[in-house]
Amino acid sequence: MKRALITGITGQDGSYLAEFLLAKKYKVFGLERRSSQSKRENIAHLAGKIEFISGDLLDEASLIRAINQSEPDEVYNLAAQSFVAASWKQPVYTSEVTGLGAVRLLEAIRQTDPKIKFYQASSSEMFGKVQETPQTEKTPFYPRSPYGVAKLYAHWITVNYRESYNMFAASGILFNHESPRRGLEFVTRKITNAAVKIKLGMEKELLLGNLDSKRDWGFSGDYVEAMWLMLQQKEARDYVISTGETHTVREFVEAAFGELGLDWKKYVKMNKEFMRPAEVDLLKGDSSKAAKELKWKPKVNFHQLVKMMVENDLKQLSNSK
Ligand code: NAP
Ligand code: F7E
Repeated sequence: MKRALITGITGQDGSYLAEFLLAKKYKVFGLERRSSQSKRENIAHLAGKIEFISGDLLDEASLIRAINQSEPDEVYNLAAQSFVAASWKQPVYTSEVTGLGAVRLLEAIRQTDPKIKFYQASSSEMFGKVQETPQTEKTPFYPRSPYGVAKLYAHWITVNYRESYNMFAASGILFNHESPRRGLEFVTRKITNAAVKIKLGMEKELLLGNLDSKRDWGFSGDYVEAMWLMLQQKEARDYVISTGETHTVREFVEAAFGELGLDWKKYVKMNKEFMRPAEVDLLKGDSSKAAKELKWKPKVNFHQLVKMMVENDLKQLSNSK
């Protein structure tokens, strides 16, 4: 039985990856940071199937202990301060967790058992002010937020450990991916949740920032398969994972409200509070390397994703009402 340790187990991707690995008969361990209230909502349905290990990317000793305790074949580093907007408010903290967290984990692996395979959750935010479109593994990076800069450090330190110590360390450069388990502050879930609340008469309006920015949105459930595939290859490499389609935030709003038969223009207002000091205007990935080498392709398209998220929020909020 293969063994995997997932950091960020309570997050969106952690929950889908845990499901995926359990279906492949892995023994799954999840690194969980201490908190005054349990955050296991995303993995409640997996209760009893995951072994939790208390630890934090800020605490090297806890990571060494987690590796010793889980004895994993594969480590997936999904933990991060992952909200771009918050990274301007807490830039040092974001660098510590999202950036240096990766090297703490790589060191824990190197010192314990350097044969363990390592996956780093890199991000399309590293392309930032994009230097070419679509973005590939060869596109130069130009991060536009403390989060993007921190991810870039984590990305290069992963490459560096691969080249310095011959470790199996791979990075997935994942474009935005969403799901019904997406955190409520990210724009897609903020939109589907608010649209449903408006439909149910629980809210009157939705305040948003930049409606013009374009994102390549896929489904988290599809993307975790690519993470696993990267660790099953002969050699560790880096891969862009994306749909190749790009849509504006406005198009997402229109589609989500449209699913509910609502005219979004009556409810959506712009608010400066949600604008960013520096914006990533356009992301559009080219994942042909992953298609060729990993035989990976996304299954859920933009409209199916919007529908899935709206339907889930409608079910949840109707029940709670
Ligand atoms: P998420 O839902 O925000 O989950 C982040 C996870 O990290 C949570 O489980 C959180 O635990 C944990 N965490 C935060 N700080 C930690 C710390 N100091 N020590 C240990 N754990 C900590 O993120 P996601 O959307 O699943 O994304 C997974 C990873 O992929 C992240 O690294 C993200 O930056 C990256 N990424 C995401 C996307 C995307 O579009 N979703 C795209 C590219 C890359 P708590 O529950 O305790 O807060
Ligand atoms: O913003 C605009 C905002 O916060 C998307 C993370 O998973 O993907 C995610 O980062 C766009 C931006 O995601 C609001 O300005 C407008 O242009 O949903 P988001 P993100 O910043 O793209 C990458 C790949 C990651 O790696 C990250 O971890 O939407 N936008 N109005 C808004 N965004 C938010 N959150 N809220 C608004 O009201």
